[in-house]
Amino acid sequence: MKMTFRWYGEKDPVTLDKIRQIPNMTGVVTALYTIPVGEVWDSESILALKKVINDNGLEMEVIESVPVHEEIKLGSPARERYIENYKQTIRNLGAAGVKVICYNFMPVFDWVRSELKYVTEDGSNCLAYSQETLSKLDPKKQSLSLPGWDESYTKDELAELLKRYEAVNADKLFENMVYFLEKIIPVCEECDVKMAVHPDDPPWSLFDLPRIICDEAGIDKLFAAVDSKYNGITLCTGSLGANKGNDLVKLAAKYAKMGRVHFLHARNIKFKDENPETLFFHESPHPTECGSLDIYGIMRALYENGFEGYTRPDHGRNIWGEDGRPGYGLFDRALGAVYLSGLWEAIGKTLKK
Ligand code: DNO
Repeated sequence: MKMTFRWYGEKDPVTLDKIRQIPNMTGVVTALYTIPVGEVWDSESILALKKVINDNGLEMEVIESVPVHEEIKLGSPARERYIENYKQTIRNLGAAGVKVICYNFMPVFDWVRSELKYVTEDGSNCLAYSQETLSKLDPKKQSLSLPGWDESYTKDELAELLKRYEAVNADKLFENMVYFLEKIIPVCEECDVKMAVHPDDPPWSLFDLPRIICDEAGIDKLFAAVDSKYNGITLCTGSLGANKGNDLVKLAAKYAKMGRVHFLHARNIKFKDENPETLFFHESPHPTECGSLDIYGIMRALYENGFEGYTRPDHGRNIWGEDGRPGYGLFDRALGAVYLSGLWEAIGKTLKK
């Protein structure tokens, strides 16, 4: 397992020299944030980014994310150009030593939460999800701003895009995903770059848009449709774990054994209300006993099944007065990294006895 940390580039207040001081940190997970979605990531910009990172004593082996253009998800004829661009980006990243690309296949919206600064019992604040709040929102009628919301759409553009998705159900979205992967996976094999799809967060349909990477059935279907080790997942414990039906220890063991877990997003969440209509959870500190997920059990299952991929502590709370980017401050994620490294060492040493 290689411990990494998400870094949002030169504007990130969590600087590379701080990240480097976190014990066991090998590299950062980042992206070229200035290139418009769908355009080719040129080698010069990739190498310039890599140099800044390497000069700070860290590696750049994981990219999160190379976003997938909506035309690809919609399956329109315009997708061909964007797929060709994606292939070239993979080649350029591979040539720069990148090993894993994290991406998602969620229509229009990435991760969704209802609150950015939910205050917990100890005075820290974190991201939270309330189904009641989300159920009252309708992006076709209101203009909204939520975390994960792509601010680059105007209200009209968003309405038009949502309209186009009316013709795309879950089966069609899956077909479009397979079409995309069938074209790019041969390039990944050639360049030794693994694709690691991020599960849908939360793992259910929102605003009438289909979501397909939500559970074991969806992941199995995806792996069977494009049967290559280069077609893998980002095991995001907090995303999949929001659905109580997902047995994360089982999923971690199963997919690690298949060699399909290329990247781990480790985080914990705490359920406050488990009723589907009023479901409420907030993100909690990483240790098992601080939340509802068995982080120890997941790490152990990964270890026992030969996981050798990259890991990053996912979303942290704001603690010790920090006012960080939602989910991505320094302190709590650093605590998470150290906890995860500690678990890994203990599991390894115990199992070898
Ligand atoms: C949120 C992240 C996601 C993730 C994308 C991958 O904190 O886990 O935004 O980066 O879904 O494409």
